[in-house]
Amino acid sequence: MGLTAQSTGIYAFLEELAQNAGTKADAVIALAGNPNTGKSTVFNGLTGLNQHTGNWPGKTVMLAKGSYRYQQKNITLVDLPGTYSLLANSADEQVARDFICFGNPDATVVVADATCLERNLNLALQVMEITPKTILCLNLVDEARRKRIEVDCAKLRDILGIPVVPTAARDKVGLDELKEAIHQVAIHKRTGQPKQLVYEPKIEAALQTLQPAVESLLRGRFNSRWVALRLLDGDTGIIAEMLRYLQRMERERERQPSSQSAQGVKGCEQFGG
Ligand SMILES: Nc1nc2c(ncn2[C@@H]2O[C@H](COP(=O)(O)OP(=O)(O)OP(=O)(O)O)[C@@H](O)[C@H]2O)c(=O)[nH]1
Ligand SMILES: [Mg+2]
Repeated sequence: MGLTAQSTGIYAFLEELAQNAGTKADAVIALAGNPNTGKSTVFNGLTGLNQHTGNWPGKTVMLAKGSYRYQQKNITLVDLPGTYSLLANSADEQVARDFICFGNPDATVVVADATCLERNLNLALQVMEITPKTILCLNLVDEARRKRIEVDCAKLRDILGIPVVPTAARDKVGLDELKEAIHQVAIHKRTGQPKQLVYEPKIEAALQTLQPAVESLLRGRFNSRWVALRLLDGDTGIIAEMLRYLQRMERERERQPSSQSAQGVKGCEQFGG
């Protein structure tokens, strides 16, 4: 598939990803995390020299893409920019959020710094709200140990409801376990059951009204609870991006003879356009 006039942002990137991958990817994995948590070190450790960098179309955000083989599967990794949140306050945050939300990766690995877990879990919780296909890579455990910080990974996994893999990526410790965790989630679709954040009663009551309406428009394409939360936030960027996504899906369906009209797109315009 070549770049087209209609390809912008996430879509141009996804098309380029498909073109450059060479061999077909069996799974695409997003690597997210706060700045300086060792994402690129994990990325390099997994992909070796099999990687290249590119620009996110329309933005001055550089992304690295790479691949590795595990259990006869070709896994493509995308090293996202370091961000503290996915609220799209900056170009980096928008790129990371758009890729996790609209790029539909087969798994998202959140690389967290074990020496300051509390701050890092904020992003992990945001990703878990978008997708159950989340893995926590608890990196820098060597550094944490030096600071006499011991993290109980089994307990953390139980609390969060997602796989937690301790790593010291600079020394390549834990990377085989990380590959296996990715394999289980992305290939075998064995996802965890991420803990859902419960908001104050007023917000939960509003969600109960809004979420079914969102669900009927989006028909399972996105996590309707997360989208409803963004609508309550008044996040106009996400509405515009969803419209673009739905319109694109509609165009693709129209190209197929047995297409049906997308009520979802028209309905979505009522609250978004
Ligand atoms: N001690 C230790 N250092 C690590 C580990 N992983 C990465 N580092 C070091 O941490 C620093 C940051 O690593 P990067 O891989 O560049 O981190 P990043 O998350 O990609 O950073 P940004 O892309 O700038 O957000 C480098 O000096 C790495 O060598 C680890 O497990 N243990
Ligand atoms: Mg990096």
